[in-house]
Amino acid sequence: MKSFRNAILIWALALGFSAITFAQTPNSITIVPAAATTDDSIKAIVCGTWGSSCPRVDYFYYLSGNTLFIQGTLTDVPGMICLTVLTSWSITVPIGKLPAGAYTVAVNIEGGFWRVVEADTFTVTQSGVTCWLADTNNDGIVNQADILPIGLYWGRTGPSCPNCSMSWVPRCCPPWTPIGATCADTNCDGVINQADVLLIGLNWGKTHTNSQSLGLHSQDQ
Ligand SMILES: [Ca+2]
Ligand SMILES: [Ca+2]
Repeated sequence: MKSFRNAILIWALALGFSAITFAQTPNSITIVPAAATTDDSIKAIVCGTWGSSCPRVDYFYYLSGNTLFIQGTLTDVPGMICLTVLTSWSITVPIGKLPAGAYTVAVNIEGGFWRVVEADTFTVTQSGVTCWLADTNNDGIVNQADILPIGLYWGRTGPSCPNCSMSWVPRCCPPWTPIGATCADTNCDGVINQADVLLIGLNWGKTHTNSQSLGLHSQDQ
């Protein structure tokens, strides 16, 4: 859990407020899991307090660029007899999967005469890439198109793929930078060169059904 006092100006600047009133106790944003990857279904848990025993938060959220906005309204639960006592509340926002990158989550909860304006940042990292031996472009077949990534990323170095098998089975490899180079290291020695071309010939025509776009681009050169 991180304190999120440090970035409150996001909403203040966006909404033009010159003064912000906080809730009575510290509030927090927690991103789950803490070290999120592109494979994770991410949640944001927002906690705070409300000056009655019947807190209810209605909210909506949306992603704009790399900023997740959570907008809510805090009221007493309708129809209940509420006591004037400071009471904790929380909401769990189901963000889901996100592309790799740095994100800001900005929370704006209004209720009564006060407003909670908080923000925090978090990072989503690329998870492992599933590669198949010599299918360097990961399109499901080993053919002439698999020469291209080797030429495109010739001489690049990166993390060698652990448990590298020369059998036609999937490998889970740590992502390279750029990610499109990951499966071009067919022999898992951490460098892309002529040795990786040989395995294309030896496995020519083999197919699998787990293709995954790696986003090969000439600008990655
Ligand atoms: Ca291929
Ligand atoms: Ca290699």
